[in-house]
Amino acid sequence: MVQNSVEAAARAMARARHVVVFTGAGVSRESGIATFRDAEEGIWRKYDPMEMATLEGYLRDPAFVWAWYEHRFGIVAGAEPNPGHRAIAELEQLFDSVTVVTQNIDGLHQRAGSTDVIELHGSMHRFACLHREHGGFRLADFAGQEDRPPRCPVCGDLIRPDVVWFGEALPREELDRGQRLSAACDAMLVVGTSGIVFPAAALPLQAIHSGATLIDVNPEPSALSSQATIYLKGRGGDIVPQLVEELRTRREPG
Ligand code: BV8
Repeated sequence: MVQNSVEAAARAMARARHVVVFTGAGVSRESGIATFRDAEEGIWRKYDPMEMATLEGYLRDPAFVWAWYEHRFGIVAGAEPNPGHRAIAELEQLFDSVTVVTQNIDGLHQRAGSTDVIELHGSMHRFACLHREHGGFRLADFAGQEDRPPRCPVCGDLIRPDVVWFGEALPREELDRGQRLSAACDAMLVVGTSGIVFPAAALPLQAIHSGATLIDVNPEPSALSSQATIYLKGRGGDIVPQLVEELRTRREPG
């Protein structure tokens, strides 16, 4: 595994024009949002993903799963983007194009100022009815309803968060664009993912396969780190701002 320095990573990215930033739950850890598979405090240590993040699990006990998502809404509503999110947004000043492809549903990249974000697993800020006939609802749209989960104002069906649950297909347009950009990018910066949830985890492999420079940032080596051009051991909020500073010294503002 090629553990290296931020300088080496900046040197490897310096000539890139089109950059993809691929992120997972780890990039939001320093904003107080738990990751899924962390040894101690990972969400899936406390909850069964097949109960909390599948359509079958939701239908078995909608009120229980909805309450869990309301709990997560509260945590995300109280969270702020961290220096990692902000540094990723600053990359847009240094390259011809920067697209964030995220597995996160928290919306913190957009709040940090990233202008081109692909949400592969949806967003907890959007809601739809069970089979997504009607969507694009906001939580405020259900303020007048007692029921929890609320009901679709159009068809009366159960409402669900507009996120991708296990066993469900990813949104077609987002996945296609994510795959296209991963195959075409000159460099991919990966921050905070274990790299084991598919088909999302195939995008970094696509970038490597297409000859892109891949920089992986993670305090613990992941399934991807051994295949990275450069693995940077550390937290996103520490490493990515340093990387942006290094890149600034090497590139004229885009
Ligand atoms: C599908 C939304 C079929 C909900 C999520 C092939 C092989 C094996 C399995 C499969 C396969 N194909 C499909 C599967 C099944 C499954 C899958 O991949 N299972 C895995 C677990 C083996 N995939 C699916 O079910 C997908 N759907 O395949 O459908 C289909 C196809 C067509 C038509 C119909 C059906 C759907 C998957 C999406 C599920 N939804 N979330 C919600 O959040 O409530 S997945 C969930 O895991 C999150 O979205 C998350 O993003 C994703 C990945 O996790 P990570 O983000 O990587 O988080 P993790 O905790 O694992 O890692 C955090 C990392 O951060 C760690 O490495 C840690 O060291 C690091 N870190 C910690 N602190 C920091 C840090 N890094 C930087 N800085 C720090 N400070």
